[in-house]
Amino acid sequence: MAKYVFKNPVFVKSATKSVNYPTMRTPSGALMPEIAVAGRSNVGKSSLLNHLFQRRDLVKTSSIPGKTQLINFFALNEALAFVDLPGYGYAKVPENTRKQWGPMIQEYLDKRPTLKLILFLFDIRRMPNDEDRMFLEWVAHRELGVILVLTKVDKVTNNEKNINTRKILESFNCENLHYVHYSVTKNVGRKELITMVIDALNDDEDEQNPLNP
Ligand SMILES: Nc1nc2c(ncn2[C@@H]2O[C@H](COP(=O)(O)OP(=O)(O)OP(=O)(O)O)[C@@H](O)[C@H]2O)c(=O)[nH]1
Ligand SMILES: [Mg+2]
Repeated sequence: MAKYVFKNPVFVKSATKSVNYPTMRTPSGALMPEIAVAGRSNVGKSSLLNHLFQRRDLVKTSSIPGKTQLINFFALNEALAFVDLPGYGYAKVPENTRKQWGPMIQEYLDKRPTLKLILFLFDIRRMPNDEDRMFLEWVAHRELGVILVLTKVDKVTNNEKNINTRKILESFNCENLHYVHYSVTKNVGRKELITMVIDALNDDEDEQNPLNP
């Protein structure tokens, strides 16, 4: 069982096309398993990566939606790769840019064999629309591991948090989806998410190695 330590994050590169994606290897030469952070624009993807990495500004964030426009690759402790994806669904991004994003994200999800897990971020204050459901269905269809991260829980009361969680899971029609509540500002969810990520990667490794009990 591989040990993953959430330390020493570094930015590796930005890319738009699969030919330019980096090949990221551990010191022993193995390809690093990769985790992508996906979701609607402004949901908090880049902020979550900074919070996970415990770094203030390694990943660029903004209160204006549409900040992340490229696929940004990071490496953690020379063991794990993380990817910050542009968000979907933001109408005010210029149309030309927006048209490139769908295929760019799709190409990434299709052509990245090292991709093991998606952290699908969703704002606890919203209800899923068709676009959100399509995205999740599409990821599920690829048979990738998915963790639903309900973000910005500092913006709701405990009661709203419980009610919204149930409604969101119902609306995604995915009651069995693994999920976690997250707040960057109130420091909620980091340890739990790290544990879930490590468990998911280790499960994936076990499946790939039939000699494991
Ligand atoms: N209250 C609160 N605000 C948050 C939280 N996480 C992120 N934000 C804010 O939400 C805004 C968007 O954050 P980003 O991390 O840039 O969002 P993103 O999903 O990367 O956005 P795009 O790159 O545009 O797709 C910023 O103003 C953040 O400060 C949180 O947990 N709580
Ligand atoms: Mg971003």
